[in-house]
Amino acid sequence: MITALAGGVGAARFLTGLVKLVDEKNVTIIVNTGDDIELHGLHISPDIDTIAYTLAGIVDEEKGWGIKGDTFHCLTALGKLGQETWFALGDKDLAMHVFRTNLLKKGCKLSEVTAEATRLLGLNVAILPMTDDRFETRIVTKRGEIHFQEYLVKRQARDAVYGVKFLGADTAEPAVGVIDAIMNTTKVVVCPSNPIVSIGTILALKGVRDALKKTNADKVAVSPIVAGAPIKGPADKLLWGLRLEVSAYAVAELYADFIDTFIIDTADLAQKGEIEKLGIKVRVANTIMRTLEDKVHLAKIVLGS
Ligand code: FO1
Repeated sequence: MITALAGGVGAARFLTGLVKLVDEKNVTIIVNTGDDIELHGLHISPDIDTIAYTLAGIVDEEKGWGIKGDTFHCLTALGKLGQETWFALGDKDLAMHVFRTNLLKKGCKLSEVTAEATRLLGLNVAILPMTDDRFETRIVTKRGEIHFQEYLVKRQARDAVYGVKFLGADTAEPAVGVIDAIMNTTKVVVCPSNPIVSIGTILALKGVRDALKKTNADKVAVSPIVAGAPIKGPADKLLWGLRLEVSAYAVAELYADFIDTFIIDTADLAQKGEIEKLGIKVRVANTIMRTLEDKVHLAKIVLGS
């Protein structure tokens, strides 16, 4: 059994390789929901959808999110009605948000809706939202506090980051099955996702970090930082904002209290010794996933360490 902690695009790419080696039925993916946003009256869960669409083979591979070949007629029409269009919701993608919002309004939990959507997409993995409760990642900027999607997409990560806040972290409970999936598994994999706003959100939930420390599972993390830069996304700006170094070492430090092994890219070989001093085993591999072979190769390293 494998339990993965995941954010969006980087995690989805890695998981594509993993499910080539492991039966989907033995994989549980705990997904960040701090990026979730309500727009046009719809509940959007970008990281859940990115992972589900990728594993179902329908993701727009170039962007890493959304559905391949999607059109944007509804968004254009919304624009003509004076609505905000900065978040590019495709027509087919919108169907997922309508489906989710309807079921949530009927009283279903996000985890129940996600399980149903996963089944309807033909997947056998368990995709678990980290929480069914409200949890929102907010970025503190000079102009005030804004939703993570507003920072990333609307303002294109232009603002200097003064801090990151997790609204709901004090009250949100992990979704049913989250703690169990960490405690009763043989391996926990921390995917190559943003350590602050993807994995950091999951770790901020009550009981998650303790479960990771207590579980007998082998715990492996893959560095999302290669040669001093994130593979994708604004992790560098967020790390700077929190006065942290942008390096594989800095990520290892954030996870040092619970992981057994850290996988770093060959470009970061020089940091191996320093990371080992944190009491973590280090494996060096190619972590850049361009092809399916790269993804499978990285998954093999993770499974073997
Ligand atoms: N990312 C963008 O950079 N621009 C967009 O307009 C955008 C729309 C979007 C719609 C649905 C969805 O599931 C994801 C979308 N993303 C978009 C990606 C998303 O903002 C980020 O990938 C994650 O939230 C970070 O993990």
